[in-house]
Amino acid sequence: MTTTQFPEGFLWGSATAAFQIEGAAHESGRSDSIWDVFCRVPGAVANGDDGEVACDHYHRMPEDVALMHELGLNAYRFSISWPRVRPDDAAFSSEGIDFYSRLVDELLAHDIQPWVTLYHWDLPAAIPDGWLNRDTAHRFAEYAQRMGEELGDRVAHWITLNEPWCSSFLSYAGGEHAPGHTSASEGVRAAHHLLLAHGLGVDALRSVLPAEAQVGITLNFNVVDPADPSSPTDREAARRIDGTSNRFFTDPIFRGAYPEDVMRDMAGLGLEDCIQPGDLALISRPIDFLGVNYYNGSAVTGTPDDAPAPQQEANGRRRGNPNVGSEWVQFVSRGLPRTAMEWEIQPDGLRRLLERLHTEYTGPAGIPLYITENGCAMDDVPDEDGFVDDQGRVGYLRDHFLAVREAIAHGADVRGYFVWSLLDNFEWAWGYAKRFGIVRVDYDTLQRTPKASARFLSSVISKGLGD
Ligand code: IFM
Repeated sequence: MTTTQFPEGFLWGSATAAFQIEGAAHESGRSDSIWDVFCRVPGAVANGDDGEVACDHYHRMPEDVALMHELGLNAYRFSISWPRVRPDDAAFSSEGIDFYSRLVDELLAHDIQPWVTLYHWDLPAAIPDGWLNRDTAHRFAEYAQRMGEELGDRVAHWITLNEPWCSSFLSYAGGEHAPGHTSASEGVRAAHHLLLAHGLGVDALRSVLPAEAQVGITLNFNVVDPADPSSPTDREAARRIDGTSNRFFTDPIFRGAYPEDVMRDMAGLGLEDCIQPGDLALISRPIDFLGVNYYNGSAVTGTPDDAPAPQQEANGRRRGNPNVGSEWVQFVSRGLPRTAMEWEIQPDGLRRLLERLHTEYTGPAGIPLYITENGCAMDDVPDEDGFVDDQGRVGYLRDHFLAVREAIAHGADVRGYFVWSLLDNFEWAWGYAKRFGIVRVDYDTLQRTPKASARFLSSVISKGLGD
């Protein structure tokens, strides 16, 4: 261990996503994404918020990079807005691409490694049928290749997709995210096409990137436990959610096959019909790292005879159930402290997750793990200068850093950590009501003010974590 008590070269960064921070929704020729369209659906997003201005990062990018430099970050994970660089699913836009080229140059000039995510949910609305359309995966590969050609001389780390569970099951079955559909079979279809896009994207990137470039994917994980470990039905419920949330993605990527138990759980939802010869070989193309997004764990209960969880309503809009094939599973509280998202705080879940991934998936493949997102929304209260003394977030981060350190001590090959998020931003269906930033954004003035958690992260980077 070095003075930072993390391995030599451990990367400390922050993460954001285009739709959540950029704004400038109609500049550089950008066309609508499915999220722009979804924001216009009454009740889809809290307070009717949208991404028109967001944090205005598009105009304030140099200021934001300078801020990261002041905080001592060595890496920045951002996403490219597909409809900004290829508006209307038509010709590529040199003006749109130029924004990301300038961002990369600015980062490198400040000694900050750029980590590019190609797809963080803002699909061009012009693509017919979105992820239900198999051809969208091929369009993704074209877009990936072009971005690789444009930025590959300066960007060494590439993430194909962010959290495909969210852009499939939560979006097409759960109805909570764009496009807001509530069909279990659509969720499955979208998920397979996203995985296919990942595989095609890996090939497309490798065809244009230098040999040493690193290509991976970011998955969100649910560390799920039976509410009563002695109950066979609760254990079955946990197996089910682990299957649909985690193994549905890790198994095809690392083992070239969907898990048999999950295929059985999802019987009748059309997964087999989506799979064409060669798909799984593409999906399991070797990758160079796995990005891990972790926020919380959960405890589950229920029996297969239970009625499905009732359809939920949010903002007066009907929602579906993203746990396709296992709608009867209920999530229960363990009485742990919660964040402002009502997510239970469970840092040890991160340690367990990293150790499991290393043992079952990435260790055997000989590739490292990076935490590409971790952080929390808290009910921040600014003082009169806009400063937020967010000790709750500081505690959350410290406990998760300790969990990472422990996983590393137990042998997990974890090489970096990106806090979600650099800035308060557009938290999807929650709009601007939930704040995840280590830097406060005043949405009236767009002024940025680092919170206590930003200072804490800086001090961990420069001086280490302590015990
Ligand atoms: O804000 C999101 C991010 O876009 C994807 N991962 C989870 C974050 C918090 O919900």
